[in-house]
Amino acid sequence: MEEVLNKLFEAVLEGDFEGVKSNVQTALDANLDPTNILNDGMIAAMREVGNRFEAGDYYVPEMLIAARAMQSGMAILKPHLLQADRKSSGKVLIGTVKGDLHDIGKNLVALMLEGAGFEITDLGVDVPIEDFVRVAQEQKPDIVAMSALLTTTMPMMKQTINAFETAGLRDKVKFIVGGAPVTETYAKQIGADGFSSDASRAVNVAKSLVS
Ligand code: B12
Repeated sequence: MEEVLNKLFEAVLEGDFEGVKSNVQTALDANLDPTNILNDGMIAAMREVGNRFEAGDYYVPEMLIAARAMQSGMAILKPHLLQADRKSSGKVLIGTVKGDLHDIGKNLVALMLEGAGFEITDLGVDVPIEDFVRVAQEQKPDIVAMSALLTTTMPMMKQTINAFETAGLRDKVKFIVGGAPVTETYAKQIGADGFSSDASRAVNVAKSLVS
């Protein structure tokens, strides 16, 4: 059982698309829990990719290829991660903040929230502050979820919250934030209502904020 996850981990690290797809399928066929396949096989590998990048062993192209390989596996895993909870839990507007192109974590959070019955509007990556404000005015979401993976883009979260204040919308939505460098303390500091370090816990946080 462990073996297939190790192979999946290696395939993501190497950016081996076919290896990623076949090992995800093998793991599913062996009835492994989709959440374990995601966490222990793929997210763990992305963490290792980050470590290698930091150590100077990997460069941007390797990071990008690993990310694409992971996404090819996600396409197979996605239907298995979606739960059967179909009643609407509320509306969520989600995006990666301005200047930031990382979307794997944001997509996972969106996927898990959708699985838990939230209606999702995904603004994508590099989302200007004005777009968060404008779409929130139009769609009246219960929650605005922001992702940032770079220490240089984290301040955009605070600026976005400030813009909601200026637009008179701050008390109409709850903000949840996340991304590898974001912490609970940081989330509190910038006035967010919720934080989670992973996608499954993001669901609990979102549910508690709308209940
Ligand atoms: C893949 C990757 C890339 C890919 C992204 C592809 C894509 N489509 O996303 C590419 C190659 C484009 C890239 C580019 C860059 N990257 Co990069 N990247 C990564 C890497 C290796 C993995 C990120 C990832 O997908 N992780 C897997 C997902 C599942 O995890 P996650 O994003 O953290 O999300 C989880 C939680 O954080 C949380 N979460 C995430 N969002 C949200 C939102 C909410 C609301 C909630 C509640 C929770 C939540 O739940 C998620 C699921 O469990 C990280 C390393 C790392 N340790 O994070 C570096 C990393 C983030 N990158 C880094 C850097 C430096 C860059 C570049 C500046 C490199 C360069 N010189 O060009 C550029 C910046 C481009 C830009 N403007 O955004 C640094 C950031 C350092 C820093 N302190 O700021 C890191 C940490 C690598 C490192 N160790 O140095 N990168």
